[in-house]
Amino acid sequence: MGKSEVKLLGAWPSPFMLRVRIALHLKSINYEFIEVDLLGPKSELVLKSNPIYKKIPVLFHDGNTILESQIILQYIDEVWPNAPSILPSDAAQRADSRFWVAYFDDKLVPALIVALAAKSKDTKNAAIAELEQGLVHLEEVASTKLSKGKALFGGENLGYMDIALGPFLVWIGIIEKLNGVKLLNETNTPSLLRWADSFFSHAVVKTIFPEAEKLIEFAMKLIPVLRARPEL
Ligand code: GSH
Repeated sequence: MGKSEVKLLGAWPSPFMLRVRIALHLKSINYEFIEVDLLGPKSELVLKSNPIYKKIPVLFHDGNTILESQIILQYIDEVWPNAPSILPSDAAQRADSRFWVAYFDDKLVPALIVALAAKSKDTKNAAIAELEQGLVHLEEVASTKLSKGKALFGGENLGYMDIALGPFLVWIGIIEKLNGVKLLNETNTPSLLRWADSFFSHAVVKTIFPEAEKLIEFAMKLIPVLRARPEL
């Protein structure tokens, strides 16, 4: 690989991979995309480049292998400091954005996976309740951070929280559809609903986001794969 070539190892439906793709497009960074199949056997390249977690996304740059989507977003913002900035310039706001993204990944993503694929109805309902509660926490954050006419957490452009949380909106929609619930609604999460509209209206999101229909089709194939996991 040439000195500053950028390669992204990922899978088209992966919300974690979409985080990285949004950041690369925002910063106008040219990259080669190496696609892996999430439904097939693990790719050798994934096993070799991420032997600890065996997951995508993986970013290759300048002879370095960068792992974990949160860390990759921060790496991109540091290495390509050109506008737009991904993380807030203020240290306290940066810490706060990192906190909420870590909260989302640690608490809500596991609940999302259980809500999508749990075999037992009780387990699934408990995960949906956990998601509802978590989204109410995020609504409080959104109603504060998106006040004063701000459409996105990043202001006029997509910022760290937008990039990290936005790609999961479609998966929340899939859970809503499959379970006949409305996790995002005018009563409990009005600010998040407005933010979701702003996220999907952004030019970069429009350019790179897979079609909702294709994602639903993929989710239907993914659910039986996830159900084979003992914890579900
Ligand atoms: N914490 C990781 C990150 O933020 O990058 C999560 C990445 C992740 O879960 N990737 C999924 C994956 O590679 C695709 S969405 N799954 C493969 C597997 O679990 O076998």
